[in-house]
Amino acid sequence: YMLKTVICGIEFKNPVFLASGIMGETGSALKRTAKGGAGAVTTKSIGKNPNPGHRNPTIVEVDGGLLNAMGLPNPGIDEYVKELQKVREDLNKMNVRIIGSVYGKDEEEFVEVSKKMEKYVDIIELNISCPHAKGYGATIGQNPELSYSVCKAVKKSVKIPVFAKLTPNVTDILEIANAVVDAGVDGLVAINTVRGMAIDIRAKKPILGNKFGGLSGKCIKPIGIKIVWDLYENFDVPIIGVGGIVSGEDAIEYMMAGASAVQIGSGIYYRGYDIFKKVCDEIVAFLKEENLELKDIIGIAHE
Ligand code: RRO
Repeated sequence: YMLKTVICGIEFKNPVFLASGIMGETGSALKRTAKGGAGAVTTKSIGKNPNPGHRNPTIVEVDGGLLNAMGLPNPGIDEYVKELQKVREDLNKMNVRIIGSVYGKDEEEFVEVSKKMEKYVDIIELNISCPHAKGYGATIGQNPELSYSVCKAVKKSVKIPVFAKLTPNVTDILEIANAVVDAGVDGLVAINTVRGMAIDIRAKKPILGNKFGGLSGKCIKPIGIKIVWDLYENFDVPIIGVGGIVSGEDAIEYMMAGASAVQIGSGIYYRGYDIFKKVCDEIVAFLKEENLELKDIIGIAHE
């Protein structure tokens, strides 16, 4: 109960969510993380048409994190809504909200998928930030004009809150954030993965099928913290912090930088599906020790 929180008028039983990614590819995977205690679950990024994704290997462990180039594998929105239909009632009974991650190659695709997604989710998260999908993702999220027009078009087309997920792979993230906030987004999600590569020195070539990919996990946390800090200083919309959160302490750090909630992806690899429950318990223990409430710590490091 200490962790109950309201963001954009939506009530969450706790602020520790599943991040978009591998665990959001099917309805049953979403349900598994909901059972692990997540306050909300985010879908894999879903597009207009089915997409097989990149060649194997698509993920490799590196020091302090995971490097992935999944390549937006998904069955397309029309198939994916069937997955959501299967589990929506169960998630509702568990009091777990759903965030629908959407990608597209242009405004029209983003709008079409968002409108279909809207019926089944509580918040739309626009993935304009995949680091390694040609013509998608970061192509939009690295360009303020494209970011503006995609967010503006989706905002005009749906009634539920719209968040934009930002890429750290830019020179000036505030310029991008400024564009999407101008376009009217209701919140920001930061950060997507950091571009990276690993080379197999025996095979003498990059490990990933796609050669490069996106880095997640512990090693990117300071990058995420600094970006959330900067977003909090400059904008008045809620921020969901994501990037390298494995413990309650990590989550608290993001909240003190300004995040109203956090998302966990790679952390599941290190601590299991129950990581959401564990992180929640660790946040509660901290709040009790410090005699603080959740709302007190959001942005507290700026004071
Ligand atoms: O599917 C992916 O390869 C992927 C996506 Br869409 C993303 O946004 N971030 C990432 O690290 N991988």
